Amino acid sequence: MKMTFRWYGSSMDPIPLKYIRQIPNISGVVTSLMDLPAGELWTKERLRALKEEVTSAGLELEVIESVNVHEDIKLGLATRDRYIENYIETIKNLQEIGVKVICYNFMPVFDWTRTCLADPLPDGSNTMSYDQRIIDKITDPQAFADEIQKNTGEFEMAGWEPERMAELKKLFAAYSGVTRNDLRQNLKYFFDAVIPVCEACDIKMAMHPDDPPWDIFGLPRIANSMETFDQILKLYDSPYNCITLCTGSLGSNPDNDLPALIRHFGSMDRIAFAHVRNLKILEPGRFYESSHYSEEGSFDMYEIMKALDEVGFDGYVRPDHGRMIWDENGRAGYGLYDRALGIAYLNGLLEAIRKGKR
Ligand SMILES: [Mn+2]
Repeated sequence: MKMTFRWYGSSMDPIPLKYIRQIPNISGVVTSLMDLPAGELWTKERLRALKEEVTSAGLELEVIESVNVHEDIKLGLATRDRYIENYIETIKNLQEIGVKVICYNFMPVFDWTRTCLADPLPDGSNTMSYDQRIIDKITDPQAFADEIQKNTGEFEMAGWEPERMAELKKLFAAYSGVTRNDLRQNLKYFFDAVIPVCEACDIKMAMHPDDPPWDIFGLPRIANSMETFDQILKLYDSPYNCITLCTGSLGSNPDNDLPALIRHFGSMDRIAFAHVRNLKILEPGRFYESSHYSEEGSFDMYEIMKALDEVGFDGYVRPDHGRMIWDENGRAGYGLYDRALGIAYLNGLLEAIRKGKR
């Protein structure tokens, strides 16, 4: 498995590539053209420049996170075909620069959601947290989105593009009456168009789970458990229709047995990308993102890495959201220090697991 690190691009990320290059066992970065709105074509010129920047820092660029899916595709509107065309051209352009995996999600309106971006921890660090009781009290998602946006400081949150957030009212109206089954059918329509292109280009589509893994604000969600991912993989049966196994997203619902999910989808060779992190579940629907270390969260990270090793996972892995430590000023969840500690820990687990088998 190849160890990677999410990086938002030199104009959007305060972490220099040369720092990332110095993390032990790193192979490359996972990045995107964050300034482009969902639905837009990623041009060859932009991608060549991005590739050149990353490779000249001694890093690979084989995973994109994310090429966002336009809401019209998720909604199944007549206008979707034009955005699907752009998606297809983007896949072809990504093949040209050697990309192997595209991480994306199919969550209506909101990408990942937290209710606090800097929750203080007893050790003096801070972290992101989620409290369903706060979400349940929100009658105006616009006000919530504005508040979150305000608290991100100088950094825009990935998946929370301002132009989309400004349209919340319209989007909520558009989704009223859209069922989970409708959403699944719209996903199938998308798959029918893009997966054959992925097969030709040797690029795997890796769907990220819903985060948190349940419906929020009454919007339908379809990617949050073994059963729902089985359904998704069956919509288009191809080795290029894969998943991003995100332990933090799936694991915030304790019904999701993470090592079992890894064994199930890993033995089918349908995990193309893994996000490996820990979190602490305080009670159902309430959690914070802890350090990666097993004892400080709710997951057994040894069992997670062991399951990945057992199924012979040979895709890409990255640590996920970290805490803000050592007074770092960065993008919430995406500081350098705690994620680098996360990688060092995952490296250690893997070395011990592999040598322990001899
Ligand atoms: Mn994730």
